[in-house]
Amino acid sequence: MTDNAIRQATAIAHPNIALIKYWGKAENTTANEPAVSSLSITLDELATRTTLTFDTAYKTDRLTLNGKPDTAKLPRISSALSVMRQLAGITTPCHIDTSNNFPTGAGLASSASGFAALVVAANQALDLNLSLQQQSKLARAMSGSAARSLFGGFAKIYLPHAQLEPAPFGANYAEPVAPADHWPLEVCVGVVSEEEKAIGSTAGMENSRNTSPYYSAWIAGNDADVINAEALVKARDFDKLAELSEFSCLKMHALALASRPALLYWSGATMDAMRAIQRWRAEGTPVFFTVDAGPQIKAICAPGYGELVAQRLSELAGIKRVIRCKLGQGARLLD
Ligand code: 2P0
Repeated sequence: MTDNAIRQATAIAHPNIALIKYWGKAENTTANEPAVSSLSITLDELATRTTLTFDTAYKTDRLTLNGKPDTAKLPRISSALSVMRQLAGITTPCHIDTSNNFPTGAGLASSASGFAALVVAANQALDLNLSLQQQSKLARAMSGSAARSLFGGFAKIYLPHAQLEPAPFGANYAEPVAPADHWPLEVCVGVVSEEEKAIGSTAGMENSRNTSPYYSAWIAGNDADVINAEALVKARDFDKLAELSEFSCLKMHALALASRPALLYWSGATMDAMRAIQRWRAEGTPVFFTVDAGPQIKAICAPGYGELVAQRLSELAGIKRVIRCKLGQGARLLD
């Protein structure tokens, strides 16, 4: 592509929530390769929408997040875009206009939807014609969980499937497990805090790898957890998926808690909601919880139970608001 063209594209992507968690990077990775397999669901209601405009008239890259200039997040996004520019053989500066309809950096996977939207928009604007697998690999190199937001419904990163390609692609990528309409689970996100977390996931994962005595046990279990979760998704076995998913979540937090310094992502309201959800399930409501690198509680419900669970969740002390989601589509271009 020539360096003097104005190129623009807009993409939308949704966050995903891991039912089998990713926490930990491969040692000596230059391409952000995960050390564990993971399996996730992509949501529909929460979204990042990103417009990229490459124009030689610009002096530098510029980022607008939710309508305001943002210099703090620009370096990470700029260097991600430079990888795409290098593939296109250009150095043209880019204005990135992105917005999230949910809190940024608070354990709601804004980096997953953000980098998935970035890759899809750049692939189009720069005429790169990358395969979905290559786009997923680039998204992974930018933020591990972003690889999964390329796909809707249920997706996995399964380490034994890795296919090494030269930089910048690397080895691991996400692949679809089942589309959203295979099993239209509902998700209620209980927002406990809208503040950005103090320690980002990248630093937290490195801390756990370097200091947690549970790290090798954690690494050893995740391929099997993903294989089992995939079979349970395919069989639509809610009770067994609930048990396995809560196990993976608590196992990840046990690893994080046993890091030095400790990574304690829960607040009291998170814990109260976890206990309430387990009680509701014991009483017969098909719901289970998961919690990521922040205090928000995510209640995964069998189809048709979202309204009831959202109502109960909103009545718990410490839950500021509840966002209801269904399963959604993968990252895609907008006109
Ligand atoms: C996940 N998380 O599987 C896990 C569970 C948070 C807890 O992936 O360093 O922002 O950018 O590759 O993808 C969040 O970490 O990490 C995450 P980087 P990312 O969803």
